[in-house]
Amino acid sequence: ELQEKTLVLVKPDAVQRRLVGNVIQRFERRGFKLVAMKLLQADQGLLDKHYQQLRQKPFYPALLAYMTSGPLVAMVWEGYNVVRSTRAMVGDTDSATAAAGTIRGDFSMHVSRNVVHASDSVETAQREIGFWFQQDELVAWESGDQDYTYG
Ligand code: DAT
Ligand code: MG
Repeated sequence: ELQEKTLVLVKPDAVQRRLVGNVIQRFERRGFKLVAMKLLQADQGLLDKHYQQLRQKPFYPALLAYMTSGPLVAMVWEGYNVVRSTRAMVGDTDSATAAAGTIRGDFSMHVSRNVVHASDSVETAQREIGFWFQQDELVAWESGDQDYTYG
């Protein structure tokens, strides 16, 4: 589906390590369309919603401390199969098994500092985008290269 959207977070470790541009460049170069982006300091309330499935995990307090340790960049990318493609570009959750060439495989050493988040399904993406963005922060625009990036 051409209009499929996903949420990508460039996590605080990546902001500190000046990896924001590299992450953006990968999705741009692939041909996906950036439809929303902001730098923000996330608070616990937002992360409790975003990570509601993980709140009972033993690592959740550490995850919360990490994700609130500094600013992060939240983005919405749009395009054909963007959820699945983005997950493939991000790589395995555990950096030790993330393939070389993926974001985590190239930039991350450990699951607890794994550089990026990407939504894991279309339904999750819709929910997560709603946590991080107001409806009017999403910009609908026509990309001029459409005929060259899609058959
Ligand atoms: P993903 O980010 O690949 O979707 P997830 O949704 O299972 O992975 O977990 C969300 C984040 O929680 C993950 O990016 C890093 C952290 N996390 C997951 N498992 C962990 C573990 N065993 N130890 C520490 N952090 C973990
Ligand atoms: Mg996940």
